[in-house]
Amino acid sequence: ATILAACTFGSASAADLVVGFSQIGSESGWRAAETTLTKQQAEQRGIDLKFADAQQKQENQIKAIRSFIAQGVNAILLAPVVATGWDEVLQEAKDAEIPVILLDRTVDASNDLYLTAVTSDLVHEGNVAGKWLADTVAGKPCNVVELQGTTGSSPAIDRKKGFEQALSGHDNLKIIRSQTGDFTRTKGKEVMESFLKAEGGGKNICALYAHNDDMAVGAIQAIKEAGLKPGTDILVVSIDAVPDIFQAMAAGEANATVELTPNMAGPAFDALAAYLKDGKEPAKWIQTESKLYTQADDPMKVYEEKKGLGY
Ligand code: GYE
Repeated sequence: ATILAACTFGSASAADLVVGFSQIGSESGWRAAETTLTKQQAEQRGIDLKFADAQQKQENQIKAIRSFIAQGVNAILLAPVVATGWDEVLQEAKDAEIPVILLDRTVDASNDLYLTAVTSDLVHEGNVAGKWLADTVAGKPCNVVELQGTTGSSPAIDRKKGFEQALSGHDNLKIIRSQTGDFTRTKGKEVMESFLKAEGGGKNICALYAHNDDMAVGAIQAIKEAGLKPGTDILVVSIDAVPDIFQAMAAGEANATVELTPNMAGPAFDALAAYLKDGKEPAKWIQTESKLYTQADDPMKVYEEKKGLGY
């Protein structure tokens, strides 16, 4: 099937390509930037991009994929909202000889059901955040609250796992509360308010770990409204490196973030082009970088740089 697909599309130039993109929604600033950049990258390459916003629902993504298959697109980009439940529809795409590339999240399915996955090492990101916190508190007792991403999504599962790995062996650090904030600012604020209330107004909390910057930004607001200083009274570490978190860092209200590039489509389209040209299978995982930023990294300068990059 692989060889056949390669032959079928072997003569197609980028300009002839039609690619369907099933996007999760726009829950975070990072996600919105990914959408912008995917559209830009497609345009630059003359790819006709069919965009479908799933409004956070897997059933909508499955419908979108089936519709892309029915339209006979040349390839499909999928940012899978949750990790499980993809086998059937991915098999349908495979049977139709339409390569699927996963963007930014992984799936619990056999890797021969997709061409490649362009993602960061999501466990490593959690690990970097946890290690930063362990190093920063340097043995002092510290109660941590955790805002998890969307339940059942690979980044929520993996960022939790990686963070816990970094904390193991540091008995001074304890996760005392952990709940989903669904990767949104609104929920991040709401859940942080409930954490603060449950923990003596926040006096028992030493640090917040949020699975993305947007939830951290919401939580920072909650911490301020509770009369505490985010970044000082409660340390704040999160993931994504969206412009707003650098503003918060510059104001001393956030402490660290792990960068995730919103340009997942560039490497995805490169791999796709090579595959369609000569049938060359890319590696199953195209890994993007994960860099730690702290208040020492000139946050306002990074903020300005980020602003032009899809945000
Ligand atoms: O970190 C978060 C987004 O799937 C890795 O999804 C991505 C995450 C990203 O909503 O902001």
